[in-house]
Amino acid sequence: MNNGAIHPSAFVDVQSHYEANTNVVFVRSDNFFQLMKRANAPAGHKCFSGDFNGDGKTDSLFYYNGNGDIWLGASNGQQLTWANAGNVVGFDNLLDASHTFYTGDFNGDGKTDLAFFSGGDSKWWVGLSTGTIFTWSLFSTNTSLGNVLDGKHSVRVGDYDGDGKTDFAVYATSGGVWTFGISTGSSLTWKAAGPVGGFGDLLDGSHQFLEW
Ligand SMILES: [Ca+2]
Ligand SMILES: [Ca+2]
Ligand SMILES: [Ca+2]
Repeated sequence: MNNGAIHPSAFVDVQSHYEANTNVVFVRSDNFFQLMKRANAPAGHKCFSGDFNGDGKTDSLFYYNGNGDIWLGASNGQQLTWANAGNVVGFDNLLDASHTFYTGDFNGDGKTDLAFFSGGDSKWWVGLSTGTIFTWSLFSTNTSLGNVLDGKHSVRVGDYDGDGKTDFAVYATSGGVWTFGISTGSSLTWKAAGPVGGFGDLLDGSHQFLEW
Protein backbone atom coordinates (compact mmCIF):
# COMPACT_ATOMS: atom_id res chain seq x y z
CA MET A 1 0.00 0.00 0.00
CA ASN A 2 1.44 3.35 -0.99
CA ASN A 3 0.54 5.40 2.06
CA GLY A 4 2.33 8.48 0.79
CA ALA A 5 0.00 8.76 -2.19
CA ILE A 6 -3.21 8.80 -0.15
CA HIS A 7 -4.77 12.17 0.51
CA PRO A 8 -7.97 12.57 2.53
CA SER A 9 -9.81 14.03 -0.42
CA ALA A 10 -9.34 10.73 -2.23
CA PHE A 11 -11.70 9.08 0.23
CA VAL A 12 -14.38 11.65 -0.52
CA ASP A 13 -14.01 10.76 -4.18
CA VAL A 14 -14.27 7.06 -3.37
CA GLN A 15 -17.35 7.58 -1.24
CA SER A 16 -19.06 9.61 -3.91
CA HIS A 17 -18.13 7.05 -6.56
CA TYR A 18 -19.80 4.24 -4.58
CA GLU A 19 -22.71 6.15 -3.05
CA ALA A 20 -25.24 4.41 -5.30
CA ASN A 21 -23.71 0.96 -4.83
CA THR A 22 -25.55 -0.87 -2.08
CA ASN A 23 -22.83 -3.51 -1.90
CA VAL A 24 -20.37 -0.99 -0.49
CA VAL A 25 -20.95 0.32 3.01
CA PHE A 26 -18.95 3.14 4.54
CA VAL A 27 -18.70 2.47 8.22
CA ARG A 28 -17.08 5.74 9.26
CA SER A 29 -18.31 9.21 8.51
CA ASP A 30 -14.89 10.85 8.68
CA ASN A 31 -12.67 10.78 5.65
CA PHE A 32 -9.28 9.54 6.72
CA PHE A 33 -8.91 5.84 7.49
CA GLN A 34 -12.34 5.39 6.00
CA LEU A 35 -13.26 1.76 6.29
CA MET A 36 -15.31 0.01 3.69
CA LYS A 37 -16.85 -3.39 3.76
CA ARG A 38 -18.86 -5.34 1.29
CA ALA A 39 -22.31 -6.17 2.57
CA ASN A 40 -22.50 -8.98 0.01
CA ALA A 41 -20.34 -10.44 -2.68
CA PRO A 42 -19.19 -7.82 -5.18
CA ALA A 43 -21.15 -7.21 -8.33
CA GLY A 44 -20.24 -9.68 -10.98
CA HIS A 45 -21.26 -11.94 -13.81
CA LYS A 46 -21.26 -15.69 -14.15
CA CYS A 47 -21.23 -17.29 -17.58
CA PHE A 48 -22.61 -20.66 -18.64
CA SER A 49 -22.56 -22.76 -21.79
CA GLY A 50 -25.28 -25.10 -22.97
CA ASP A 51 -27.89 -25.60 -25.64
CA PHE A 52 -30.48 -23.49 -23.89
CA ASN A 53 -32.91 -23.41 -26.84
CA GLY A 54 -32.39 -27.00 -27.94
CA ASP A 55 -31.48 -26.34 -31.57
CA GLY A 56 -28.29 -28.35 -31.40
CA LYS A 57 -26.02 -25.31 -31.19
CA THR A 58 -24.30 -24.46 -27.94
CA ASP A 59 -25.33 -21.06 -26.58
CA SER A 60 -23.89 -18.67 -24.04
CA LEU A 61 -25.66 -17.42 -20.97
CA PHE A 62 -24.75 -15.09 -18.17
CA TYR A 63 -26.21 -14.00 -14.87
CA TYR A 64 -25.51 -10.54 -13.47
CA ASN A 65 -25.95 -10.19 -9.73
CA GLY A 66 -26.07 -6.39 -9.97
CA ASN A 67 -29.73 -6.51 -11.03
CA GLY A 68 -30.57 -10.24 -11.25
CA ASP A 69 -30.82 -10.31 -15.03
CA ILE A 70 -30.13 -13.43 -17.07
CA TRP A 71 -29.10 -12.91 -20.69
CA LEU A 72 -29.10 -15.63 -23.30
CA GLY A 73 -26.82 -15.41 -26.29
CA ALA A 74 -28.32 -17.88 -28.74
CA SER A 75 -25.89 -19.14 -31.33
CA ASN A 76 -27.04 -19.46 -34.94
CA GLY A 77 -23.72 -20.97 -35.87
CA GLN A 78 -22.33 -17.63 -36.97
CA GLN A 79 -23.00 -15.28 -34.09
CA LEU A 80 -24.66 -14.92 -30.72
CA THR A 81 -27.95 -13.05 -30.54
CA TRP A 82 -28.49 -11.71 -27.05
CA ALA A 83 -31.89 -11.40 -25.39
CA ASN A 84 -33.05 -11.10 -21.81
CA ALA A 85 -34.02 -14.51 -20.43
CA GLY A 86 -35.64 -13.33 -17.21
CA ASN A 87 -34.76 -11.79 -13.91
CA VAL A 88 -34.10 -13.51 -10.60
CA VAL A 89 -33.45 -10.50 -8.38
CA GLY A 90 -36.07 -11.91 -5.99
CA PHE A 91 -33.62 -14.67 -5.08
CA ASP A 92 -31.07 -12.14 -3.83
CA ASN A 93 -27.41 -12.37 -4.79
CA LEU A 94 -26.73 -15.79 -6.29
CA LEU A 95 -22.98 -15.24 -6.54
CA ASP A 96 -22.37 -15.17 -2.80
CA ALA A 97 -20.92 -18.07 -0.84
CA SER A 98 -24.39 -19.38 0.01
CA HIS A 99 -25.40 -20.24 -3.55
CA THR A 100 -24.02 -22.32 -6.41
CA PHE A 101 -25.30 -22.71 -9.95
CA TYR A 102 -25.56 -25.91 -11.98
CA THR A 103 -26.56 -26.55 -15.57
CA GLY A 104 -28.25 -29.61 -17.03
CA ASP A 105 -31.40 -30.71 -18.80
CA PHE A 106 -33.41 -31.33 -15.66
CA ASN A 107 -36.70 -32.04 -17.48
CA GLY A 108 -35.21 -33.85 -20.47
CA ASP A 109 -36.75 -31.69 -23.20
CA GLY A 110 -33.46 -31.10 -24.99
CA LYS A 111 -33.06 -27.56 -23.69
CA THR A 112 -30.35 -26.95 -21.09
CA ASP A 113 -31.75 -25.60 -17.84
CA LEU A 114 -30.21 -23.61 -15.01
CA ALA A 115 -30.35 -24.59 -11.36
CA PHE A 116 -28.98 -23.29 -8.11
CA PHE A 117 -28.69 -24.50 -4.55
CA SER A 118 -29.36 -22.14 -1.66
CA GLY A 119 -27.30 -23.04 1.41
CA GLY A 120 -29.22 -20.84 3.83
CA ASP A 121 -32.44 -22.81 3.47
CA SER A 122 -31.26 -26.03 1.73
CA LYS A 123 -33.46 -25.33 -1.29
CA TRP A 124 -32.81 -26.62 -4.81
CA TRP A 125 -34.26 -24.30 -7.44
CA VAL A 126 -34.46 -25.10 -11.15
CA GLY A 127 -35.09 -22.65 -13.94
CA LEU A 128 -36.47 -24.71 -16.83
CA SER A 129 -35.61 -23.19 -20.17
CA THR A 130 -38.46 -22.53 -22.59
CA GLY A 131 -35.83 -21.69 -25.18
CA THR A 132 -36.10 -17.98 -24.49
CA ILE A 133 -36.69 -17.58 -20.76
CA PHE A 134 -36.24 -19.60 -17.58
CA THR A 135 -39.24 -20.62 -15.53
CA TRP A 136 -38.16 -21.10 -11.93
CA SER A 137 -39.65 -23.57 -9.50
CA LEU A 138 -38.60 -25.16 -6.24
CA PHE A 139 -37.56 -28.74 -6.98
CA SER A 140 -36.65 -29.71 -3.42
CA THR A 141 -35.95 -28.63 0.12
CA ASN A 142 -33.62 -31.13 1.72
CA THR A 143 -32.69 -30.15 5.25
CA SER A 144 -31.41 -33.62 6.12
CA LEU A 145 -28.73 -33.25 3.48
CA GLY A 146 -28.05 -29.80 4.91
CA ASN A 147 -25.83 -27.16 3.39
CA VAL A 148 -23.86 -28.94 0.67
CA LEU A 149 -21.69 -25.82 0.28
CA ASP A 150 -20.03 -26.36 3.66
CA GLY A 151 -16.83 -27.77 2.17
CA LYS A 152 -17.73 -31.26 3.33
CA HIS A 153 -19.85 -32.16 0.31
CA SER A 154 -19.36 -32.37 -3.42
CA VAL A 155 -22.27 -31.95 -5.82
CA ARG A 156 -22.13 -33.59 -9.23
CA VAL A 157 -24.66 -33.40 -12.05
CA GLY A 158 -25.41 -36.16 -14.52
CA ASP A 159 -28.16 -38.45 -15.69
CA TYR A 160 -27.62 -41.12 -13.06
CA ASP A 161 -30.72 -43.16 -13.90
CA GLY A 162 -30.49 -42.71 -17.67
CA ASP A 163 -34.00 -41.33 -18.21
CA GLY A 164 -32.83 -38.25 -20.09
CA LYS A 165 -33.31 -35.89 -17.16
CA THR A 166 -30.22 -34.53 -15.43
CA ASP A 167 -29.94 -35.55 -11.77
CA PHE A 168 -27.75 -34.61 -8.83
CA ALA A 169 -25.36 -36.79 -6.88
CA VAL A 170 -24.09 -35.45 -3.58
CA TYR A 171 -21.04 -36.85 -1.82
CA ALA A 172 -20.60 -36.28 1.89
CA THR A 173 -17.25 -36.71 3.61
CA SER A 174 -19.13 -37.85 6.68
CA GLY A 175 -19.34 -41.59 6.15
CA GLY A 176 -18.28 -41.26 2.52
CA VAL A 177 -21.94 -41.44 1.56
CA TRP A 178 -23.40 -40.64 -1.87
CA THR A 179 -26.99 -39.48 -2.25
CA PHE A 180 -28.84 -39.25 -5.55
CA GLY A 181 -31.27 -36.43 -6.23
CA ILE A 182 -33.15 -37.96 -9.13
CA SER A 183 -35.08 -35.43 -11.21
CA THR A 184 -38.68 -36.14 -12.07
CA GLY A 185 -38.74 -33.07 -14.29
CA SER A 186 -40.41 -30.98 -11.62
CA SER A 187 -38.90 -32.23 -8.35
CA LEU A 188 -35.98 -34.19 -6.92
CA THR A 189 -36.36 -37.62 -5.35
CA TRP A 190 -33.55 -38.21 -2.89
CA LYS A 191 -32.24 -41.67 -2.19
CA ALA A 192 -29.10 -43.25 -0.87
CA ALA A 193 -26.59 -44.19 -3.55
CA GLY A 194 -24.45 -46.24 -1.22
CA PRO A 195 -21.23 -45.60 0.63
CA VAL A 196 -17.95 -45.10 -1.19
CA GLY A 197 -16.34 -47.55 1.17
CA GLY A 198 -12.62 -47.89 1.57
CA PHE A 199 -11.54 -45.02 -0.64
CA GLY A 200 -11.06 -42.56 2.21
CA ASP A 201 -12.21 -38.96 2.15
CA LEU A 202 -12.61 -37.93 -1.50
CA LEU A 203 -12.39 -34.24 -0.51
CA ASP A 204 -9.08 -34.57 1.33
CA GLY A 205 -7.15 -32.90 -1.45
CA SER A 206 -5.58 -36.19 -2.50
CA HIS A 207 -8.47 -37.21 -4.72
CA GLN A 208 -9.83 -35.48 -7.78
CA PHE A 209 -13.11 -35.84 -9.60
CA LEU A 210 -12.49 -36.19 -13.32
CA GLU A 211 -14.66 -33.95 -15.51
CA TRP A 212 -15.54 -35.02 -19.02
CA1 LIG B 1 -28.80 -23.47 -29.07
CA1 LIG C 1 -34.70 -28.69 -20.16
CA1 LIG D 1 -32.14 -38.80 -14.74
